[in-house]
Amino acid sequence: MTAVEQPETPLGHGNMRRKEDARFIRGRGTYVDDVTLPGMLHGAVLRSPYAHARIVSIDTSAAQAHPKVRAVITGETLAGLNLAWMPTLSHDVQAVLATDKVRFQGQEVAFVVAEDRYSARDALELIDVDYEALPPVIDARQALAEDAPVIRDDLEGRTDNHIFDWESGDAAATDDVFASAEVVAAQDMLYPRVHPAPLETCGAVADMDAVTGKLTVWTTTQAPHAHRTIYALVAGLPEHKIRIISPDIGGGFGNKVGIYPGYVCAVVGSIVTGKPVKWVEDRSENLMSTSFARDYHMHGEIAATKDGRILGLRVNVLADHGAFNGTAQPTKFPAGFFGVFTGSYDLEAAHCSVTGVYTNKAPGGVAYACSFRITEAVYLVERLVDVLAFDLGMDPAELRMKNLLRPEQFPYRSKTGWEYDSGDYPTALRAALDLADYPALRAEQALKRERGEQMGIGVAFFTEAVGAGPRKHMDILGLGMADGAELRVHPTGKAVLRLSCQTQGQGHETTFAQIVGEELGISPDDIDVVHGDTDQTPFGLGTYGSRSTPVSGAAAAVVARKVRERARIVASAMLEVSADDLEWEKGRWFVRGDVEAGRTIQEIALAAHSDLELPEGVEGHLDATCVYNPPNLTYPFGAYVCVVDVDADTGQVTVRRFVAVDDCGVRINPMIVEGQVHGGLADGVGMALMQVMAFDEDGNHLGGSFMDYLLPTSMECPSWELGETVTPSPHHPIGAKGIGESATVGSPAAVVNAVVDALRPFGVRHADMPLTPAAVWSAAQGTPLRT
Ligand code: PCD
Repeated sequence: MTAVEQPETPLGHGNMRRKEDARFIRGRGTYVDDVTLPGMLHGAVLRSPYAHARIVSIDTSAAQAHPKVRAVITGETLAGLNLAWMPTLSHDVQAVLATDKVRFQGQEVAFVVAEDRYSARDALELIDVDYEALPPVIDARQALAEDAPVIRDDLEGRTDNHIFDWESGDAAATDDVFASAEVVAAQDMLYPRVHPAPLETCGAVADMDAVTGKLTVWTTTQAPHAHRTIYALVAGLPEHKIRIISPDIGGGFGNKVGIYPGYVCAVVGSIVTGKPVKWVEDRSENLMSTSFARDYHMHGEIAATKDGRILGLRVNVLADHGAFNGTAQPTKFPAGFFGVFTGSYDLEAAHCSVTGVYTNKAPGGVAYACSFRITEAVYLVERLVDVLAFDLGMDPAELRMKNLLRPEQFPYRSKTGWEYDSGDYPTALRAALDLADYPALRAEQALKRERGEQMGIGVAFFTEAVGAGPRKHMDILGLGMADGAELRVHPTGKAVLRLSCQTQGQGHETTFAQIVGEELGISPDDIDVVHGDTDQTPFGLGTYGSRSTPVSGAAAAVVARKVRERARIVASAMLEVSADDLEWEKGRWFVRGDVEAGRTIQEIALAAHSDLELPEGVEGHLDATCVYNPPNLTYPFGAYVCVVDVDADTGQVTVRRFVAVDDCGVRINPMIVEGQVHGGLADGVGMALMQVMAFDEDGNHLGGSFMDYLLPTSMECPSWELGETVTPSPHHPIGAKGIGESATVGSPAAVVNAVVDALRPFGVRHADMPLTPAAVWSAAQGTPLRT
């Protein structure tokens, strides 16, 4: 890893208002469901009522006879096209429409194409499926039992529900550390199955043009180029005959990374009918079938000295991957980034093993604001540190301070071989404790405890690894994770930046214009950011795992610097001096020693298009392209303090205060960064206190609406108190690190630590999320709930 040139005062991009909001606040965004094409038909998916059942027969004749139905597609239709199964992002296959069995409730069984949405829905009721119910596997802990039914009997030679075993770290060294440690604290914990639940559900409008043979798909995707390549591989269509357009997206959160059966069905529907076909799922379909996140049963052990020096971590995880292994991850790490589970601490040894199993639940395992399992890892280590503090009778903030990596240890090679690029952890923790006035909070807590009131203070520290990723380490289905960028400068000095990543609400049209604006001295208002259309943008793997800033953001800076260098040559011809004699100040090249003699980027852009004579071999125009292969991930970090009041009689938790100090290196747009943090903190409160995708023992999904699966609102959230430290990434051209997921990663542990701290007088050492009133009340009674 090498340090790159970074501007001396990298800030200055500033709190520019978001350019995209001009259309959003007027209700003028264009989402997939806003796309209407002439002659467009509508699709609807028939879903399985069973979690596990054999399909005996499917009778579609009555549906076919519906006057407004144009086509009914089943697994059999797809099998004829060799499309009944599709690859997942984890080298598994997933049924597009079930042929042999259904393997989770809500699985796709048939697709109806009709003249309108209502008729398509009505016709679903006319399809007669004869199922033979099979016993389901719902609890991951039962999946590997001798007599467990085999869910994936479609896979040749499969005799159990085992998917993979993965480990990282040094098992022997870790065992040694544990064997001689003075103190070992252990805890089982569950990171429950949750759902990203973006406000906009998933959908697609597919249009196969029979004349040109070109397929255009408007779709809710966070990764248009990756989708195009996968469609090309699966359907055997050449890539130039496929155009994926991802218009405005109403939230992604990892829910829109993968390809869902409904998308494929819309495409097949269009091929079969010769008309454009729209499919948009409803809320229940989204919650039941379109991915899940987490679902990790974790056993953690932490070894330490009596005075609180942390020595080692040993972790076993049972990962519930549902019926198909569809986890989105850079494939060289089967359990995602669980490799950074050692967190932010200076340990002697660590080891982690993860076993993945199939269950009769929806597939997914998406990186819901978690950069591929970092959220689980952070929660685990931050809970364990609190459990250790509990056992040692130490203050959890003090215990953390004692063990945090020190600034002089960076770049730091973790015990699992990752290189943390930069960090100053003690400063961030101190800032958070100061902002919260930690000593005063503890004093207040002591007083309240005397009065029998339960107040809790939760501290959490996290390190993330975001910006996947270096080609030598990472790929998705063999596709390397470098991002392209193209920058064109018009004659008048306005510019257009084309990106491979895709915004879902993060404000890329603003921040990426700011990056280029800062590098070239062109106003961000004069820079148009184009994204989300494979015909208009260079190849790249999309937006998730907070990778846009680390990868595409770097690409944008690099491509702007290329333009700046071209401008230098043109300026030298204009000024008739050697390019070496020119110096740059934001927006213009001037002759060294003669500040007056210079040309602005706008003048240079015009000259680049004129008849100016350029040096031999130099082409006109300032346009440039680049492909950025990041040398390393970026490692944002943060320190959070949460204050809760708990009513032990009702189990009600009120999050009274939440202090978040985040370090994402240089902030391009501090206002947007704060917005990202606010959103992530709300997510964290939701997961910690109210969310779980629950199932009954027959595999019935119990969270199919927002009445059951609760989203946190402003009522449950305090007024966030934010702080920041700025430790630039040494390898990123502008020193920025990702921020999009930080708060979701760090906050659940802070909230849970706070609630458990509040329950300390009841002897509570741990309680699993979600800490609903029932769970809190039970924990206080000494009978914690197990999900
Ligand atoms: N930034 C700045 N500065 C810095 C960083 C950053 O300014 N330093 C900014 C940027 O530019 C952008 C944002 O901020 O705008 C973010 O970024 P990032 O971190 O790079 O990230 P991205 O890539 O862009 O994005 C992604 C993320 C994720 S991942 C998620 S989940 C979520 C977040 O993002 N999602 C969302 N956030 C958000 N927001 C919104 N609004 N929406 C959405 O959907 Mo995954 O993996 O997918 O699960």
